[in-house]
Amino acid sequence: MTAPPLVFSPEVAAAQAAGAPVVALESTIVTHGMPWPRNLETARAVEDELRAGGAVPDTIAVMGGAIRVGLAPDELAGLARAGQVAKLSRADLAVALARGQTGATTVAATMICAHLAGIAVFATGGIGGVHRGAETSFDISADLRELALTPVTVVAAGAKAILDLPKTLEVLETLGVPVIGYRSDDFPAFWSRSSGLRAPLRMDSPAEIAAAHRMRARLGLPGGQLVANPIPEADEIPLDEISPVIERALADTANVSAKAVTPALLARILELTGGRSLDANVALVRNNARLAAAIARALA
Ligand code: PSU
Ligand code: MN
Repeated sequence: MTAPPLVFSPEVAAAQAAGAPVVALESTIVTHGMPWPRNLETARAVEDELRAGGAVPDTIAVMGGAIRVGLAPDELAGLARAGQVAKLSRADLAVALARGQTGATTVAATMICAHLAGIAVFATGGIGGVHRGAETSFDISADLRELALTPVTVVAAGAKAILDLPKTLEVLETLGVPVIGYRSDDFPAFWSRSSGLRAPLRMDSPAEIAAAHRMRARLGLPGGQLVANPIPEADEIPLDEISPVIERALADTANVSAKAVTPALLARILELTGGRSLDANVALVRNNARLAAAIARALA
């Protein structure tokens, strides 16, 4: 078998050679999760947050037939501006690579690429999950199954409240994915600190999270961990404020299906909140980067 087509940036290669902490970042949040130019500003701010936290940022994307492990500043800017970039999940990854297409990686695809590259920690905003109405649409993100398969610890602000959060937690439990509330008894709902649901597990330090990650490997358990890190209090949109907005956005995007659902909902919520949802989104991703850097340091 030939090796996977990985191309490391000089910064990530040097960090790995030195055994220094590296944290993976996804690119779909840049191409599909936020509008230009805030997407690029945020991607840069998140990379800076990781560096300030003592970890090297590794934004992952697919370009020219290779998995790019760390992007140069102009490559990141190119992706952020591009507009029509493919959104790649597990099902799409090999096809895009074989065809030499450019694509942005979702949580699922970023986990696969990070693991191939030897990176154990990944920071993002929110994971995909079970969509509302899944009992008829069967729309369940491949992110959930990936967490059961691929040994990467993912730091997210829970799952977006546009999803069916009780069903999302049930599926994660069925799949055997540890869902860890960070310094919180509640499962966060992205823009809001609490979803009103309990987090199945709770941990209060990066060292504990790192120890649990290592123990899974010792046990030979496949799959990763979901660290659910609530948005900082000053930045949150409380659930009672965002809930009616979500209902409205769901109604307005009822004709959208499959991969387009999450981007369409996010864009509509951005309009309906006059940009406040985006400010909260930026704040929570930066907060997740800070925690991911600390976990990566504890693992290094
Ligand atoms: N959260 C965001 N913005 C995003 C996503 C999540 O705030 O763009 C993306 C992530 O890449 C996640 C994906 O993996 O949406 C889930 O999409 P789907 O439900 O189609 O699997
Ligand atoms: Mn889906």
